[in-house]
Amino acid sequence: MSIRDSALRPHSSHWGVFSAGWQDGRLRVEPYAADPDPNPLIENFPDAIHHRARIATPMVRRGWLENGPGPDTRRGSDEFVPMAWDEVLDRLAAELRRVRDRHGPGAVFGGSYGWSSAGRFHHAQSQVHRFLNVAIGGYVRSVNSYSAGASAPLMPHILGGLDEVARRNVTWEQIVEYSDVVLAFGGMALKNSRVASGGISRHVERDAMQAAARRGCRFVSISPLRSDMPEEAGFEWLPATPGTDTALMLGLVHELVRLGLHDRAFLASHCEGWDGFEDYLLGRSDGVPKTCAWAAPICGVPEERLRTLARSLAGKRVLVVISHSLQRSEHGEQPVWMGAVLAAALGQIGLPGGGYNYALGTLAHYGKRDNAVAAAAFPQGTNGVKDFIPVARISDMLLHPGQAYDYNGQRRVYPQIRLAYWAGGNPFHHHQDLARLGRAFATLDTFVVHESAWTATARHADIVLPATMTLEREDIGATPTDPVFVAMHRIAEPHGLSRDDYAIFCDLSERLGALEAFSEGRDARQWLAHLYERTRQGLADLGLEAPDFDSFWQRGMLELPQKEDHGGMLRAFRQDPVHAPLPTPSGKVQICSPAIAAFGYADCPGHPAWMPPKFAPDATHPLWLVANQPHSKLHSQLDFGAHSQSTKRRGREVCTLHPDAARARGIAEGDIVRLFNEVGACLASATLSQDLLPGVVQLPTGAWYDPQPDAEGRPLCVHGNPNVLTRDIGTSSLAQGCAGQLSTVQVERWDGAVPAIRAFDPPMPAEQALKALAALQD
Ligand SMILES: Nc1nc2c(c(=O)[nH]1)N[C@H]1C(S)=C(S)[C@@H](COP(=O)(O)OP(=O)(O)OC[C@H]3O[C@@H](n4cnc5c(=O)[nH]c(N)nc54)[C@H](O)[C@@H]3O)O[C@H]1N2
Ligand SMILES: Nc1nc2c(c(=O)[nH]1)N[C@H]1C(S)=C(S)[C@@H](COP(=O)(O)OP(=O)(O)OC[C@H]3O[C@@H](n4cnc5c(=O)[nH]c(N)nc54)[C@H](O)[C@@H]3O)O[C@H]1N2
Ligand SMILES: [Mo]
Repeated sequence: MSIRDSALRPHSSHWGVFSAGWQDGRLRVEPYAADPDPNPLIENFPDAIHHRARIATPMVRRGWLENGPGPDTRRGSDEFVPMAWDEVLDRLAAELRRVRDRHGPGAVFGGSYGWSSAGRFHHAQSQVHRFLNVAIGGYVRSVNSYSAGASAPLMPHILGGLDEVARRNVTWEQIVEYSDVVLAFGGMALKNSRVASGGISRHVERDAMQAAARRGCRFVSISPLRSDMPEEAGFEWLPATPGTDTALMLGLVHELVRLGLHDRAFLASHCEGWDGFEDYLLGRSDGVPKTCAWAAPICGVPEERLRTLARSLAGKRVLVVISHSLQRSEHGEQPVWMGAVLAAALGQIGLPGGGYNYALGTLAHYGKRDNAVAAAAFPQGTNGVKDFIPVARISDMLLHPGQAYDYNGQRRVYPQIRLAYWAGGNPFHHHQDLARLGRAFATLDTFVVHESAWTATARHADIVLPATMTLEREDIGATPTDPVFVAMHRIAEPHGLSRDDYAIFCDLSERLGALEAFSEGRDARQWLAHLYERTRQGLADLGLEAPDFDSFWQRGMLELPQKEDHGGMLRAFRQDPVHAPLPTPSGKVQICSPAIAAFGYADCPGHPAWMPPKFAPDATHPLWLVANQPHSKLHSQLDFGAHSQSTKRRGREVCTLHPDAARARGIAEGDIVRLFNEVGACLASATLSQDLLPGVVQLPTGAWYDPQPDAEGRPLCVHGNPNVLTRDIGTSSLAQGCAGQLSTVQVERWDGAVPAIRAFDPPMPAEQALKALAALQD
């Protein structure tokens, strides 16, 4: 990049609106001036932009080049050969044609799960989906998300659409004004609400919790980690054994019923199935009353504390919040359902600042008002393939084509996939049991990845196409819950030979005879103007100032009007259950669900229930592992950036242990430790803290997978990626969601030599790859 100095210009990211420019040859970033609590994650950009981990040229795996498409266990450890754009696109187009013509588009997996970047046009997932739809005729897709894998299929059975319950529900403004108690299961860590897909202009959560607490709102955080709630909330910490929230809530509801403090009128007027549930609660159906005394040893919380908590909720404006994390584990459907039942028993659903808000505080989208003007998204076209998988069943699908499985009342069969196409996601970050995932990708004929950096996913690909990162292109930053609409200016020239996903797909479409259908004759700038038009028209329709595209672009930002805080679906339903019924079978809150009961799943019965997890700590794996979201980055993105690196020790991810657990294992602060179970093993640097339960070890996600064989030849991640330790199981037959938040492990001090981190070293240095290509051209 030749620019040494340039003015700051607006840009946006999932972790905040900011501006960027160059000073003395170094990238400078500054948070949006109106943001009261800016996110330090933007500090990952300056060192990342030309980091050695960036991909500089198209690369093709040697085994694929020499032997052609086909299953290959060398994926992930093979060499790569640099290739010029024209040649690599010719070869890729030929391979896409081969798979389509011989096996049909149903042999292509294009789920391509992942967060991509904030710009709405260069949104890699939308780009790859549109390309596969128009150029290949479709692809096998994935449904739901790693975020809400259990709650997304469950919610329509019990309350309504996930977005209605998570996004368009209780706002932070209501909490500041009305809530007496916020009962936050999984906490409300500010690290999590710092991010929102599509961007976020003002981080309001810290101030909102502080203002509510000052007014007298009581925050209770039920979580294995004290750090899941900010000090500003002045909260009470109720440490509870991971995975036991359903039992805890059953105890609370039992105590309310025992004392006659439950809201019988609300349960009768707004809910269906209380009686059947009460049979279970009181033990009439199974002989086990779910009392606080019953719940206490399961949750590791004293009985008296549960009783006191239950009594203190009656008659108060109580908001029950269940974080995404609770449902990212075995039986993850149950706490989501039970949270709604607790809020219903308290008679609070639909009240301002009260009731039930799933996932509030886990992302900056939630607790906000909707914009009054829509923003357009890049259209994806029509998928000619109807087949799909629940997103976290990727390895099962690749390893077991033809096998039957249950999902949400359907008996489905895994398709036979020959080619997988990924752009904008990192399965070797997000999926569980990474060694198994490696075996799954070995079954493919061809694996294509567009990436800006050498992630483990790129290293497992056959064809790696270097994609620009967000700062290297123009885009529009927008999300329906944030009023700031951003003209994301280009701040840097593309790294090496990298190109925009859009440009790559245009050239591939041309080779497949589908350029006009894919591009509609527009270049990237013309698409931005086209997408902007919907927002401009929306502003004009409201009689507001509606600048044309060029003025918007020059101005850099627009502040969109927002809707009134009307309380959403649940408020309307509370006020008039007859005329504003919920979109459930009964039109009411389903405390029992005859539909789910009819599926006959042993692992998801017709009302919320406590089912002990199959994988709980035992003699060989005595500790719970909490593998939560990292505070220093978004998932695995820019793990090589300065801010993320500053939180590592000796280059490794840090895991937190209780001093008692450490002492029993001869582990001291800063020691390198090995975490292991029957799934795999990794190294991390240990830090000791009183602020978590003694039976819990916490290792965040996000360290790039860096497998090096251990003494038995099994992969040991020397960098600290917890997904080598998580189990690749579905939450239940209902949702088949990701269960990666929790695992069980043993931990020991690592006295061996400490292997070097190689995750950020490319398979071939960029200069060497560029030189090899230049030599070919001569
Ligand atoms: N154990 C455990 N595992 C988990 C979780 C957990 O709690 N515990 N949480 C899960 C959750 S909630 C989620 S959402 C997933 C997240 O999983 P992912 O969304 O897959 O993680 P990211 O690191 O955001 O991956 C995005 C990738 O896209 C690339 N990228 C960014 N912009 C572009 C672009 O414009 N073009 C292209 N081609 N690539 C681009 C980035 O470099 C990055 O590698 O992880 C899940 N995994
Ligand atoms: N900085 C940062 N923020 C993020 C992300 C990121 O990668 N980085 N990812 C974003 C995404 S995609 C999503 S989906 C959300 C995810 O939001 P969450 O899934 O809610 O976030 P986590 O940090 O994984 O988990 C929150 C806390 O839940 C607690 N917990 C774990 N298991 C249990 C349990 O069984 N019971 C109880 N009571 N508590 C438990 C853990 O202590 C953990 O710290 O976060 C978003 N925010
Ligand atoms: Mo997520």
